[in-house]
Amino acid sequence: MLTKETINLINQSREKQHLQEFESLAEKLTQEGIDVKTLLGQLEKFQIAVPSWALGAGGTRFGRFAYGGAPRTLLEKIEDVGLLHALTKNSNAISLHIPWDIPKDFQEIKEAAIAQQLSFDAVNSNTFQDQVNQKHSYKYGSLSHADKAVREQAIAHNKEVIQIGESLGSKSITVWLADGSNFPGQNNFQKALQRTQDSLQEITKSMPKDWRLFIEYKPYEPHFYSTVIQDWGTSFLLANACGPQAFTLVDLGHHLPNTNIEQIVATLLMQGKLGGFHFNDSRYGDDDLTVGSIQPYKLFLIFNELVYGMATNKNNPPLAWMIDASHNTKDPLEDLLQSIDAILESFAKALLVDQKALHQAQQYSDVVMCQELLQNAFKTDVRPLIREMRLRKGGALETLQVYRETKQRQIRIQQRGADALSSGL
Ligand SMILES: [Mn+2]
Repeated sequence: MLTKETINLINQSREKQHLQEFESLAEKLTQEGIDVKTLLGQLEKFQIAVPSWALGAGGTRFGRFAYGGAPRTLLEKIEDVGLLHALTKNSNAISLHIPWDIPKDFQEIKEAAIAQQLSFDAVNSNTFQDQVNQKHSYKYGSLSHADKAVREQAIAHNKEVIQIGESLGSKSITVWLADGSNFPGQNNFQKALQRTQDSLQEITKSMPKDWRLFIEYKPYEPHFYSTVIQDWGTSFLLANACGPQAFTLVDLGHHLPNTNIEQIVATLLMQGKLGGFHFNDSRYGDDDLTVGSIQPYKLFLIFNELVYGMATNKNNPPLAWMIDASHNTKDPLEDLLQSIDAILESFAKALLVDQKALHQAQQYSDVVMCQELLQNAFKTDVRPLIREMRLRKGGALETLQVYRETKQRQIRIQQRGADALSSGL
């Protein structure tokens, strides 16, 4: 296990340079009227859940290339997220996927999480593949299936996922359906949507009162003609039909090209129905690439709406922040470190937007000034702020540097094997 002492020791090599960078930025921001202490507090509070399925090498339709040292068990997955949290101080939760992560010994799993200062975030159900010994197949749908017996099996699975989550202290479930059709005429759209709504309502009814249901949408894949919950509007109407415990979940990769996601975020926040986020980045479709690696400005614009929306719409509950990515060519843990940084940086930049000046510029239709205000914030290098927050919390100044210098991957390959396999996407 990586100790605080080791992190501190490696931090020392960079501390002097960091302090210079931080002090100069803090001075500049203070002159602009920004309270740096409050800013650091907001960054410190920002916690992102790491998905258990993203800790090993991901696959594509064509193949999977093992990275070595992948976590073989839920305990090892917790160990890996614990490492990410020790380095970043911004990833204090793990999001489990059932049935891939059903604990054998609940007490042992809970204690392991506590030892790593982790909690259990949203649990995820899985009706997009058939499990061994499953009675009915999901080949033609699950919660929307024409056959009631299949729907009942899928509903029962979701209820079981909620029970497992409850035993671990989770407070939410994310439902993503692969249900849809590949060919025109295959599904009756209205009937499929109605059946999905009925099924989701039954799942919601079984949830404890302090739980939330997140309904994730996606326009295509694995089906290529239609998906039952295709877009935010469909998710939103289902969330409304399911009542106050149900919300829409936005996965950044689940949109058709060039969709204005920041506007979707704003609308959902205004309606008090934005539940959470799955962060990733993409160029073409649901590419599940490292957050901020392709379109960092888009991510910033989304955070700009989030910052305004969270402050303005108190009817919207606190959001669940989660990463949902897949790593085919990078060390998964290094990829996640990069993603966590990208999220923090976008959030910090959005916090720098001068909301008062922006409001005024909008009021007078000063289009040039509106752009200037957003881009001034975007172009600020906020990394010294994030480093400072981590330094104060006992995390790593440079997370990747500490990860590499302490040979975390090599240790894992030694302990778990070069061909260790992890359940995941
Ligand atoms: Mn997702």
